[in-house]
Amino acid sequence: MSKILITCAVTGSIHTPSMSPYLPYKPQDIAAQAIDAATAGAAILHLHARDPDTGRPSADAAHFMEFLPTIGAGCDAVVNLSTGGSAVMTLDQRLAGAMRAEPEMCSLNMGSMNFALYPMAARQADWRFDWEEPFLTGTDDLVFKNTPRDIAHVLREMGEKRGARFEFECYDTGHLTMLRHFADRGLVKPPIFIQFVFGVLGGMAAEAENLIHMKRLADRYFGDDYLFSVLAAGRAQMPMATMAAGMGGHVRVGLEDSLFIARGKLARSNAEQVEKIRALVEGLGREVASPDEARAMLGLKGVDKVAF
Ligand code: KMH
Ligand code: ZN
Repeated sequence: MSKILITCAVTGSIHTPSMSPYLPYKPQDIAAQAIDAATAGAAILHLHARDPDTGRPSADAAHFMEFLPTIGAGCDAVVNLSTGGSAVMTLDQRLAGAMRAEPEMCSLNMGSMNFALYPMAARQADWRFDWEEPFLTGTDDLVFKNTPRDIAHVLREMGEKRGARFEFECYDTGHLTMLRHFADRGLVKPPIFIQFVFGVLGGMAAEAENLIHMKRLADRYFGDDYLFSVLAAGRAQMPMATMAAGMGGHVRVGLEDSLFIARGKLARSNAEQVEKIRALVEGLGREVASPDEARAMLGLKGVDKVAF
């Protein structure tokens, strides 16, 4: 088996500050936790921006630029910027940070879908900021829009024009079909890095059978041209990632995907989750890839070609 890529998704746009005091949203905290996660073994850092005062997911390129230079100076991990942003943003807003920073990697969500966060609001008693509760409850009538035209736009703007490669986020089998379609159109080229996403309400559930089925389909659609990684939102984060590692896949952890380190116990940092998954995958005999090994495995343009 190849060396294993650990991605850490440091803050995301799903969890809100009231849910955990350890969720970073100020630029210095995002940077510090990202660097610590890289030191712990994450070769790739998946990043979103947040408003530094309220923690609200932000589409402002300036907010990305408040932490990206610090991360670039503090570690050599691959920076992977979200183009998913948050489902309340337009596609242009979602692309603003990546267009400005020209990272080596971007996320790309392979289909429109429901992305229902409102059950989390029902579990929260107290709120630190006014935006949090309506942000979550409003997802009962919100579509996370990623049409074929949107996908083509991101592939052209970030891929063809700016040399980024992608974390293709697939939440269902249909997203693999769409990815194959874009490979057939020549807009997606190997090596194709696919993130199987489990446990989002609106996407596939975090179940072993689903992972086996996604891998079987991806083998059929992409043969030797792809690598897969697994992220599972919520409590299945570590078990599903460990299963992926045992199947020769790669893993993603981080507070974007789960706030916990064990049942009922909040993770105190992103690095704590990276340390945990690292021990699990090393226990399975997998060796962790360095950032430069990740660059070679994924065909990245190089850290000297980013704009931060
Ligand atoms: N929050 C994850 C479930 C993106 O940033 O493009 C999906 C995600 C989306 O990471
Ligand atoms: Zn994300």
